[in-house]
Amino acid sequence: MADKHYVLFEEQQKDRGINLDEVKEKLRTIKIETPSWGYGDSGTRFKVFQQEGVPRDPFEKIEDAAQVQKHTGISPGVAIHIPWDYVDDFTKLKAHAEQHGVHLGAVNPNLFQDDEYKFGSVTNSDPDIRRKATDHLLECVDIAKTVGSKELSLWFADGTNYPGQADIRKRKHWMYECLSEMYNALDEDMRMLIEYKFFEPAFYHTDLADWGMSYNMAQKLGPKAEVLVDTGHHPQGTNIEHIVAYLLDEKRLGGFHFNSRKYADDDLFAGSLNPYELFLTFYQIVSALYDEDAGVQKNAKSIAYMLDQCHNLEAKIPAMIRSITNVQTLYAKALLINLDEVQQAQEKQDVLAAEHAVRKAFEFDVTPLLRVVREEMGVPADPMAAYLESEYGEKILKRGKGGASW
Ligand code: PSV
Ligand code: MN
Ligand code: MN
Repeated sequence: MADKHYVLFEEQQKDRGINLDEVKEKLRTIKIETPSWGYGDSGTRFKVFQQEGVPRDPFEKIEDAAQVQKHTGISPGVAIHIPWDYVDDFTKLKAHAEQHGVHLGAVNPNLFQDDEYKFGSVTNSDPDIRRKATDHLLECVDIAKTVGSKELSLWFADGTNYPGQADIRKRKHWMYECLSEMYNALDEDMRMLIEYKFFEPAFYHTDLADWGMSYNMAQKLGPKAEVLVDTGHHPQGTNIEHIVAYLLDEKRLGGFHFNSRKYADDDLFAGSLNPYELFLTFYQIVSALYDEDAGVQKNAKSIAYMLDQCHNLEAKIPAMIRSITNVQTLYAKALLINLDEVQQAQEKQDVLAAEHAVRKAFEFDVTPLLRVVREEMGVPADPMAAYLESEYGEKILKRGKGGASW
């Protein structure tokens, strides 16, 4: 017998002209990758708290990620970070993932940990260091080919702390040179997602500081390069939804790193702060999914959704489940926006009606809808409760403390 809350919900939405079959189909097909590094120990520059049961190697990180997929059904990809997840044989890691019902997702090169990168990686004035950085990028392209991943997520810590420390224009050219070498190594169906961040670790200038710089770089490189929006990488007050709409219209929105922030790049779990912002981000995506321009629609359909968060205090697997279900909830709410109603209000230039048409979708409780969608997908109606009831959390305690750190 259908759940009485769902029956009511269904009636309510049908009356509003919402096609729930389409909504459900979209909720079943969205996929959100989890980051391998989010399963490891992390902290701030003041302290890394060690938790018991943290994975000790990339294989165990995959096993933990498989739990998130098992309970949510929409997170089958695991993004990896190289060399944090370096293994001798990547075919083994790939097979291990597949045995556990997941696959390896975006490959993230790491150009911020070696001493040589103190003054920059792909922007370093020393050509030998730029060579080393480019070789690492090429190595990551090879790893992606080996594990069958189609995406490389690129974030560069490159920047300076003081005016005059380096030549900003020269650095821009050096970065382009290195990235074009990488671009040329990509297969036709691969893409590089270029992430930006306005500061940190550099405090004066960062070579890719905002979406415009990433977009410009992507445009120069070619169609296989797109922009990656990390929701924690903007100055306070930035209108992320506007950036998303703009990039969709330019057909260059590559993907997201979802996380929440209050002050800077806080990497808190997604949807924990300002969920309305995430809802409005999805509003732009949903509206692009129905755009008359086939290119915009195609871009909206090809977005790579990923989490990028660290759990310093909270348990890692439940935090990941919470993020996934939060993102799913906000997407579900955005799918309830009646786009025709918004458009009619826009045509009449009725500001109040237009804002209301968007906001009222946010105010619906989508719990009955999500429970039904999950049941239809064969996953628990309440993923968090099901995970906490499982014995997995207990079982991993035998790993002890001192697992991998991010
Ligand atoms: C940088 O702050 C970042 O958002 C990049 O995506 C890195 O790969 C990740 O965090 C590492 O923690
Ligand atoms: Mn990120
Ligand atoms: Mn970040």
